[in-house]
Amino acid sequence: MYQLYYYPNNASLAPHFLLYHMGLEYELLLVDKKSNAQKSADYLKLNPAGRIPTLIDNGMAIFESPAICIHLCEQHPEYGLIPHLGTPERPLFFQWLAYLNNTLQAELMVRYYPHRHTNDESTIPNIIAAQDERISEALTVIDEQLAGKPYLLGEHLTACDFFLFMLAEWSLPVKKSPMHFPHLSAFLMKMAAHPTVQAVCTIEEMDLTPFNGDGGGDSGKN
Ligand SMILES: N[C@@H](CCC(=O)N[C@@H](CS)C(=O)NCC(=O)O)C(=O)O
Repeated sequence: MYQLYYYPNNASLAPHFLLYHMGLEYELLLVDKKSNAQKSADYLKLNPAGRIPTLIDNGMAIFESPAICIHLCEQHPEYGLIPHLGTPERPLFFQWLAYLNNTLQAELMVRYYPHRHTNDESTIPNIIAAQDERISEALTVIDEQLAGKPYLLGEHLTACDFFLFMLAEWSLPVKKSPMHFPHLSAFLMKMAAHPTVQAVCTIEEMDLTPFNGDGGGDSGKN
């Protein structure tokens, strides 16, 4: 039995997709971000970074969403969400997960928390505008990777695809929404129809209509 400290449509979403997809037993524990519960003394004992998510596996706390995803994939390789050791796809799995987390997610974090990146409030609109450009650049790289492929690594669904879906959802409000990229939008429409995505988004009360192909939408994250 796993426990996932989560908040709807936060960085806990990708681990939640994996837990559900693999049919694992898990309990969801809401971290009330509205009351800043991620900075409470009890939560900081589990996750000293004060961020969401944290996974509890057999009493051990693991934080950082990509680390949680890799851990779940490696514990349950029979679900095929990580390529086998020794296959050419294996390093590419780490490459794309790192790109998603270190580049696209990092840029999104600056966009959603611009006040942490300036000591002059009047510059916040400029930070958001600059981030929209940087996020679009990352989405372009991903769009090109998806050309002619059903999934990020090629023919097979992996944890990277669930991670990408999470970040693409966060990217909906940027100036050039992910739904304006041809290969990425086709991928997102397919992922939005996936039973795991549908079920988890229902649990987290998320709206999937922006992925129905009518040209984008707003996610309301954070
Ligand atoms: N790199 C971390 C980032 C986690 C993160 O920043 N989560 C956000 C929610 S999406 C959070 O906890 N924000 C609250 C805060 O920064 O106080 C991960 O992927 O787990």
